[in-house]
Amino acid sequence: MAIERTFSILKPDATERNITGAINALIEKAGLRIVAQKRIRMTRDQAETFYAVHKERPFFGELVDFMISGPVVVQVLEGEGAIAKYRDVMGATDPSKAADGTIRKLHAKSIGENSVHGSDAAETAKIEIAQFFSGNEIVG
Ligand code: DAT
Ligand code: MG
Repeated sequence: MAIERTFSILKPDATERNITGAINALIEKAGLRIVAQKRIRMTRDQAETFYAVHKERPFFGELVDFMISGPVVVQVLEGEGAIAKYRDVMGATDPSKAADGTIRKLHAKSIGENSVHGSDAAETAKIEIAQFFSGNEIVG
C-alpha cells in the first residue's frame, strides 16, 4: 500500500465540545500524520460546494447549516493507505453502527452531527484537499 493523503474535517460538534485534541490523538495513534491543519469557519458557498454530491438528498440543507454553525478544523492526513485507514478510524456514518474504538463510536452525537469527515477515494481526496489547502500549506 502506498503513502497517501486524505482530507479530514473535525466538524462543529467537535470544536464546540473542545474535543479536537482527543480526536487528533486517535488519528495519530492510528499512524496517520497531520501534515496540514487549520481552524476556519466555512462559508455557506464552501459547504454547498464541498457536499454538492449530496445536494438532492433530503438532509442537504440541514447538513450545510450544521457545517457552518461553528468553527471546523480542516486537515490533510498522510500515511500508508491513509484514505481507507482514516475511514476505518472514523467508523460508520451512523455512530450507532460504528465499531468500538472508532472516533464516531466514541464521540459522534448523531448521524448528522458525527464529528468528522474523511475522503472516500483517491480522486475525492485530491479535490477536497485542493478546495481548502494550497500546496505550500502542506508540510509532509
Ligand atoms: P460520510 O460522512 O460517512 O462519508 P456521507 O458521505 O454518506 O457519509 O454523508 C455525508 C454527511 O451527511 C454525513 O457525515 C452526515 C450527513 N448525513 C448522511 N446521511 C444522513 C442522514 N440519513 N441524515 C442526516 N444526515 C446525514
Ligand atoms: Mg462521504
